[in-house]
Amino acid sequence: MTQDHRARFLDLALRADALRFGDFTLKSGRQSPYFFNAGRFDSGAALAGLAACYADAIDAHGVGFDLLFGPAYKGIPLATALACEYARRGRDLPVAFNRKEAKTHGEGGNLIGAPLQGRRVLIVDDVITAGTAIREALGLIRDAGGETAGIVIALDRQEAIDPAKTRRSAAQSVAADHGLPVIAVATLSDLLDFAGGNAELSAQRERLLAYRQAYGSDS
Ligand code: OMP
Repeated sequence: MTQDHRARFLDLALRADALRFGDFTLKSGRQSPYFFNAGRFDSGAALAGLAACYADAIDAHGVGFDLLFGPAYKGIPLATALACEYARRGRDLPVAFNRKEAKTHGEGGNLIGAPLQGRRVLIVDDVITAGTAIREALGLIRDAGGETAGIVIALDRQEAIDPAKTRRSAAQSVAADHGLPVIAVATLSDLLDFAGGNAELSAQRERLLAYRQAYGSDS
């Protein structure tokens, strides 16, 4: 793998301690040998580096959109940092996000930022495992009159929701069910490639492969 956005991102994630190896319980209840915590991109420089990886992945894909939406909570700094990165590249994009509890006073509602009405919205989030968080965001955007144009995430864990039934990944299901591109800066496959070429990570590779064998999707 060349030093493209995938390798750059995995390298940044390791250095920020956002990508860790051990024993982790996921939202789905699965026991995972690795975990990606986007909250560890916790400085201006770390977020700027991450946002550049997102922008490169989006531009390589070529999806058309005109607003960035960050689902609460982890998506909020990601969409904001990405909007700043695009401004730095000469494209000023509107940005919006939601709050988890609807506010009944002041400006009211649960959306903050640019109006979604009539806009082609790109959802910016951290990770897809089962796709629950993304499906919630799709509903919010539809209710606000926006049209989702695609989804960009840092890491696609490439997990099958029910491996006994189908080896289709959650990202593939979201893409197929909603006819939307799901763009990942990196995937579990990229992490396995990266681990193969990295002396410190080669010991983790066997556990990652066993996990993929148990829960992984077929692509
Ligand atoms: P789904 O809603 O199942 O797609 O999972 C996405 C959420 O899982 C994220 O928003 C996190 O709360 C959490 N998560 C991570 O942040 N990193 C991981 O590596 C794995 C998970 C997870 O629990 O599956």
